Amino acid sequence: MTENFYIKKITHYFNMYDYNGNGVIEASDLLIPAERLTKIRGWGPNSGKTAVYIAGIKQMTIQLIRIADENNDGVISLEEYIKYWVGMAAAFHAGNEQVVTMLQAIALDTGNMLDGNNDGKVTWEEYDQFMRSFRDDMYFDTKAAFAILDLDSNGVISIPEEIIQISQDFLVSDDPTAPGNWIFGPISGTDVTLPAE
Ligand SMILES: [Ca+2]
Ligand SMILES: [Ca+2]
Ligand SMILES: [Ca+2]
Repeated sequence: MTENFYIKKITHYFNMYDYNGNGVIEASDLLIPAERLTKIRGWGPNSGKTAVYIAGIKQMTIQLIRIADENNDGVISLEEYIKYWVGMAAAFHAGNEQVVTMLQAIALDTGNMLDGNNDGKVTWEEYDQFMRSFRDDMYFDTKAAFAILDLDSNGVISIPEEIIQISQDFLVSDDPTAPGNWIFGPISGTDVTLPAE
């Protein structure tokens, strides 16, 4: 049951990233949302901020494809993605220090991507802008999700404390009640769904 939950969560994560919905993650799937985000933030296409952000996403994409693309066809299938994350979660829970450190780095990268004005705090507006950069049909009630992710309810997701906790929850926890499950919104086919109005 809980393993099933984890696989559903990783499948949801995969679907968020598969921007064109063709069943594999390729470089353009990450670049299109990145470009959308710079527009949503009002950064000009030739601005330094846009250049730095896009370069960071390109670097991240190359790394992701390098580590998860098991059959070396240049794209990540759902099967490859699940296998990669199941392995990462197992290593994390076994106390593998390299993986613990790697997950912290991923959390900080995620925090930096979310933190549009780079002040070490993610506001709801910043979180909402980030989620709007993904496919329109994946958009969800970000206010409800943000309230759960803001663990101490002070109005912001702090970097590094809260972002490390919720990012780890999302990436490696099989606990359906972990607050971090909400990062990418409701997970279809699970109890991580929005409360009834
Ligand atoms: Ca592949
Ligand atoms: Ca901020
Ligand atoms: Ca907080």
